Amino acid sequence: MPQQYQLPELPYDFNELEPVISAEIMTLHYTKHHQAYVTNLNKALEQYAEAEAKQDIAKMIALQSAIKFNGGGHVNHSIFWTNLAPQKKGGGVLEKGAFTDALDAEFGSKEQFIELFSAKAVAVQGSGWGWLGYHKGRKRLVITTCDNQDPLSTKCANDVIPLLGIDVWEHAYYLQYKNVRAEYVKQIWNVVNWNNVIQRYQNAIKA
Ligand code: MN3
Repeated sequence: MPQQYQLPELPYDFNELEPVISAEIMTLHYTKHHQAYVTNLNKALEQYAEAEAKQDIAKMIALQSAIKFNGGGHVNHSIFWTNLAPQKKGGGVLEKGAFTDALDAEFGSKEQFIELFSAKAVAVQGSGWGWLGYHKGRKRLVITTCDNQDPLSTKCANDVIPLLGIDVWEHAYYLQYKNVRAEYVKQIWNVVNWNNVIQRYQNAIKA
């Protein structure tokens, strides 16, 4: 029996990201969507272990897309929750330091970074994620997007360490922002936990 994955603890209450993200969205997103990724990942890994024990390679291969989708969903959301913070607990506040220096050097300014990131995230076709990552080889910040629940590692072969992910699946905003993804992406900067992003950046530059 492989290790069972679990929902990580949410570092704030469902209503604490209001008015940017409603309690209804947060409740469904965490207890239904993220929970489903965890449940289905565990199920797929269990079936994978059974197939491996029987040396059923065809079955193992057939399970890979479920592991990628649900495992990616678990990885991505586990980062996403920590990338957000209530405004009364520092959400949206970015202090100057080594990270903002890197942001300025790569993108010109925080504002220009937000503009570029937002444009790319809004333009994702269908479901996916916008990411700020740290490219280990080039020692630079990069903006990219991923489709579906593909974690950043599927696109960047683990060369890019995720720092900040924004979920642009409709389930992340539709109940509140309807079809206007651009408005959701505009508002979410008010609850970005920059301290978490900076912590991830500091770990990434040492990795
Ligand atoms: Mn989601």
